[in-house]
Amino acid sequence: LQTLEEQFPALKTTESPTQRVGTSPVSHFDEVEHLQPMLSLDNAFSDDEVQEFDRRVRERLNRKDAVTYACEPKLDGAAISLLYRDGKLERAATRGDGRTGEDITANVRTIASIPLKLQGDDVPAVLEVRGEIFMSRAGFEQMNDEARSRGDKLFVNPRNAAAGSLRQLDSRITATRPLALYAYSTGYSEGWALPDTHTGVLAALKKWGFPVNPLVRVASSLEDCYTYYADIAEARDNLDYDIDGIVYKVDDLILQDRLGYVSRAPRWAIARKFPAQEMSTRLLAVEFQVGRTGAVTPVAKLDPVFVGGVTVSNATLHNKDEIDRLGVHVGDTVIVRRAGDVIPQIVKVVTENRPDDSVEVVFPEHCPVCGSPVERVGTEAVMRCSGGLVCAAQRKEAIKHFASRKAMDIEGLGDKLVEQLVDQGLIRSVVDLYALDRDEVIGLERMAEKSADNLL
Ligand code: I6G
Repeated sequence: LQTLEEQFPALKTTESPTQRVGTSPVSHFDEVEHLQPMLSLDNAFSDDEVQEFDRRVRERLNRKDAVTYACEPKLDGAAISLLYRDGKLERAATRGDGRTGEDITANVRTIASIPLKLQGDDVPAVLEVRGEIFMSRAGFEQMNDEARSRGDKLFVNPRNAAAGSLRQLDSRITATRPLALYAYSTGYSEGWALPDTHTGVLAALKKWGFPVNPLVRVASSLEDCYTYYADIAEARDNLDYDIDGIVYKVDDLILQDRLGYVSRAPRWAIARKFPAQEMSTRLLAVEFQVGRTGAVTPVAKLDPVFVGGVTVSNATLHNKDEIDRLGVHVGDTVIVRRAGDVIPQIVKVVTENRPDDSVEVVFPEHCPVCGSPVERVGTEAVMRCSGGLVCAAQRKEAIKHFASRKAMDIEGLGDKLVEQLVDQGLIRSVVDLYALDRDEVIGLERMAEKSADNLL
């Protein structure tokens, strides 16, 4: 087909299968501006908080009677904005900071369920479609099975696999990944008669060929909203995709308009999150890590435990005050919580299970790396090593920061190599990077001549 299209370019169509197989790799993704910003949602963690949301909605609308809500599962994937002009997919962008995202059109074109051309005659002249790209659990398992049999690195969970697949610079790789979309709203649009309701918008999206979650329902009372939450929470484990909550939206678009926004979140929608997932495990040790600015952070080393879809072996203990609050001992049974993509944390110590040989965790008075006093600066919660650039840990972190992608972007100078260079005394500060000696670099453990030359 590709050969034929090269011979007869007039026969090549937007929706040709040749447009789905990926193209040659790119070096980076361009930044693009969304025509209408992508919003974020406020969260609710209990029925009471949903009730409070509904109260605020009715108060603003001056209504005594119930407001109708559209209820949808909140997928744990990657948000996307698809731009169609005259019914043809022109651009696909990540959410980014909400105003600008990355242009990942080549990758998104490879996702079979995303229309390259809208169905029907009555398509808008311009249409931004918002939705969530995700990987089904079955697709994820199969992909990891294949990776395992090749001896490749495995993905941690479907969400990371979906996000990683979308960020491939080579869209031919994305084309091999089992990605899917559920569309959940529109952004900017021109040239169509907007329906009266959000569920009407979803029906239009469906008609144009977008997959829309079949579990969307209309709730005509707060009670119905609670029932929907309970039903989905029960069905959650049997779904073929990960969700982290429910989204409630005022269904009537005129009411949505009247309610408006606060900063970047709509007043007419809320995400009712499922409770964070918690598991108990044993605290094996606590490591005190020293950061670039000297902040000393306690990191709990745990007996690995499977929480919320990933194996957790490290958790944050935040700071000295948190250690004091928990009164934690090495050897204790602890409750680890993992919510969304944040660093897992220890929320509780099961003191009843404390073994006789447990050892109290004491925050160090001296830096574990350079021995300088650890101090609290003013009323800060963090404790800091006072060694400044005398401290090898602070120097290492400063050099890593300098070399990182958003700073000097020094290719080939990863964290491990910075550690080696500092530990071997080949560099003390960023200045020394520019006077590195080739023979000394090649002399480092596991350093290939070619990598050394690339770095230099
Ligand atoms: O992040 C989201 C997930 C699902 C959403 C969303 C959604 O609807 C089902 N809807 C909106 C309006 C926004 N984020 C901003």
